[in-house]
Amino acid sequence: MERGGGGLDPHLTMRRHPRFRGLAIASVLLLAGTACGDDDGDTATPPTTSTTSPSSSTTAPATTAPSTTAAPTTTVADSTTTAGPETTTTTTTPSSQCPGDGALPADAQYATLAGADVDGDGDVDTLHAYATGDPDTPNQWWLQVSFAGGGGSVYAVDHPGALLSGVRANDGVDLNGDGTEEFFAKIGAGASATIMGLFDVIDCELVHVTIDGTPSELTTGASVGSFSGFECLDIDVNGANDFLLVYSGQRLGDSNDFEVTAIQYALVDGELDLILADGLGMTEGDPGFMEFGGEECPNSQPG
Ligand SMILES: [Ca+2]
Ligand SMILES: [Ca+2]
Ligand SMILES: [Ca+2]
Repeated sequence: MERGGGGLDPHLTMRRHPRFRGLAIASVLLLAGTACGDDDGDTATPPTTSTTSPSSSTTAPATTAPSTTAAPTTTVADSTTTAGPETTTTTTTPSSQCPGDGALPADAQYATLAGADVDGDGDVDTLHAYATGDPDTPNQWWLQVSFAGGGGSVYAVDHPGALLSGVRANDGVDLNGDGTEEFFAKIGAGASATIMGLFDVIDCELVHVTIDGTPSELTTGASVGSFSGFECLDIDVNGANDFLLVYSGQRLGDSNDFEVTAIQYALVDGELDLILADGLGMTEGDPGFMEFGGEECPNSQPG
């Protein structure tokens, strides 16, 4: 019940009431500038022009958006340009066309849908969660992304809690403000808490975001004597998330005080990198006191 996502260091703790307030440290702001790719540093630049035109048309025919019906007087349409998507896929280009199959397998069960723009091209990509195996006791749960531009990627959820509680993907949220959306998915549950995993798409591949090399398991929930959760931090309040804050608390005896641990992570290349651990002997009101108890991440809670 204590794992709020990778080793919460018991040394980095403090006491605090669950309604926690404080100030963000100035150094955190500096870290925010370095660790997070800043506002619109769009790394994923969709090339938009399909390079390998099938066969005949030499002049690149713009995009394959079929929407415009009344093309005025352009007589470019010469020889049946049927955009066959099955042509030579040479190397894995970043975003426009991903390899893989976006369709669900025939034996998919308990399938649920969600959406996230995982490649940041402006089109919502489809997220699936489903099981395969014996319909009574499904033996494998999967997460799958079907890219709006074609292709797909599948991830086998191996968390033991998945068999009992099922897997469900949430809609996306951009945790690091880089323009691509990540998403949380329920991968396990207990009596008073739910285990959420964080997932990302890197180079067309759906990956389970790790903490210290371990697939992320973020606990959210509360009981009489404990609570845990996580939230998004927009440190510089520019509308783009900078960090993920993971926290947990244990009630001290019969008091209303809780021993709280809170850790800031930055999402970088499919990993949650440690940025700052709360505590360090500080108390509320100290300049370095980490703020939390604010807003939950959008689309972060079990549905
Ligand atoms: Ca997309
Ligand atoms: Ca992102
Ligand atoms: Ca920000």
